[in-house]
Amino acid sequence: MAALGAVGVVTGRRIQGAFENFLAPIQSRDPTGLTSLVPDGGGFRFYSVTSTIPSRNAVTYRLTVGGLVDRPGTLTLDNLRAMPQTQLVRDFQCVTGWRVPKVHWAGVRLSDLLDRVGVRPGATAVRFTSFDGEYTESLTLAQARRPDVLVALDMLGKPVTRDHGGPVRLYVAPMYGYKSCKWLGGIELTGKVEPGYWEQNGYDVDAWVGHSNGRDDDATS
Ligand SMILES: Nc1nc2c(c(=O)[nH]1)N[C@H]1C(S)=C(S)[C@@H](COP(=O)(O)O)O[C@H]1N2
Ligand SMILES: [Mo]
Repeated sequence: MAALGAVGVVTGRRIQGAFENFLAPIQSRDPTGLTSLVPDGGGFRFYSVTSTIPSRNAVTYRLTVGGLVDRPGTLTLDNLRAMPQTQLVRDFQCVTGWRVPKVHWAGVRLSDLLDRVGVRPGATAVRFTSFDGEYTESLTLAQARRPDVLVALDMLGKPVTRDHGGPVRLYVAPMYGYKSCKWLGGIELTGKVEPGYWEQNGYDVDAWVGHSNGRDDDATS
C-alpha cells in the first residue's frame, strides 16, 4: 500500500506539473506508462495509468462476470481459490522491451471460469475492466479459451501483490504485458472485440509476443 503512494506515480494522461517535465523523456521511450523509475523486484516495473488504486483484500474483493453469459454474478477471492488452480512458468514481456524470464504464475484458467458461467451463443469476445476505474483490455473468445490465459491469484510464487495488480490480475502468457490487466474487477462477454486502453493509443489488438506491434521473431535485425 505504501509503495503505491510512495512511487509518486504516474500515468499516461494524468501526470502533472514538474513531474511532467521530469518524466517526459522517459515516457516517450516507454508509452505504456512507466511509473516507477526503479524497477521493483525481479525486473518488473510498476505500471499504472491512474494515480491512485482502490485497495481490495480477501474480504472486499469481487470479480463481476456478466454480459452474454447464462449465470452472471460476482465471485469472491475464496470462490476463485476454491476453483481448480493452474500453474504456469512463463516469461513476462512488455511491448517496450523489458522481459522477466520464468515467472511462476497460478490461478484459475479463464476458460474454466467461462465454463462455470456459461458462455451464450453470440459471444465472440471478452472485455476486462480494472477496478482502478480506467484500464480496459480485450481478447477474442478463442484467445480467452487458451490454456495459457489465467485469472492470476499468485505471481512470483506468492499472492499477487497490490503493485502487481492484486489481489487478482489477468495473465495472458502469449501476449505482451499490456493484455495482462491488473486489479481485475470485471469480465464481460460481448459480441465484438472492443480495443483496450493502450490499443486506443496505438498498440495492436492482437498482441502476440514477437508477431505484433511491428516486431517479428523471424527478422534478422
Ligand atoms: N490496470 C492496469 N493494468 C495494466 C497496466 C496498467 O497501467 N494498469 N499496464 C500494463 C502493462 S503495459 C504492463 S507491461 C504490465 C506491467 O505489470 P507490472 O506492473 O506488474 O510490472 O501491466 C499491464 N496491466
Ligand atoms: Mo507494458
